[in-house]
Amino acid sequence: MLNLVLFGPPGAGKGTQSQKLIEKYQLVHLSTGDILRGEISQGTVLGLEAKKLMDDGKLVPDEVVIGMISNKLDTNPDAKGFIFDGFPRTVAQAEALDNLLQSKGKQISGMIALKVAEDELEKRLLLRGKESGRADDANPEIIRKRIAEYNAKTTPVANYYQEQGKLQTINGIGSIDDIFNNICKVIATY
Ligand code: B4P
Repeated sequence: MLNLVLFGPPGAGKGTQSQKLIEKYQLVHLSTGDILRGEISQGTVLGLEAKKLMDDGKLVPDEVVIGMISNKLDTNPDAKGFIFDGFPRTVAQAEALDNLLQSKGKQISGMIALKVAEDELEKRLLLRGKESGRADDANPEIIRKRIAEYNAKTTPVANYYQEQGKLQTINGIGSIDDIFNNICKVIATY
């Protein structure tokens, strides 16, 4: 079973690469960002709460996203594997994910981290903001706040997987296909 954590700062290409990976390896895509945006568009109570935090560039509380992932794992018992995209974003989320998988006799195969410089991230997100109207991509100040949240709360997650010998880092600048091929080379080593 292939259970992959795709890691990187906002705009690194996690969502973009996930789309290609789910097709090639027939994995279930679990993007906490997409699930949260789904809740927002349905106008649920959870969505209304999450929207305030997301529009302000802040992380949604751990217990909310852990509950969402737990539900998705339960509703896909026959999956060939999962891509975790944008999750875990804190060490508490990483520990909860390990416990959830362990209780089902599963584990993370590896984490692939996409490395992209901050000025490039800002450029990509502002461009997507113009095209998609996503509120959290429209404002350079909010983008910088998301990157600061990532540096403070999310980068320790890479150390967590490194200590387990499961971290591989890839250059996230270049053509989408070249980056994809480099990710596939890492997966081939699992
Ligand atoms: P997410 O939806 O996870 O979004 P993201 O970090 O902005 O990046 P994404 O992965 O979608 O973008 P990509 O790099 O593919 O999070 C949004 C918010 O949700 C968070 O700020 C937080 O509030 C909340 N949230 C989500 N998960 C959470 C959790 N676990 N805990 C707490 N809160 C959580 O692509 C960006 C752009 O770059 C695209 O336009 C793409 O076309 C472009 N691009 C990609 N690859 C490229 C390349 N190689 N060259 C040029 N452009 C490229």
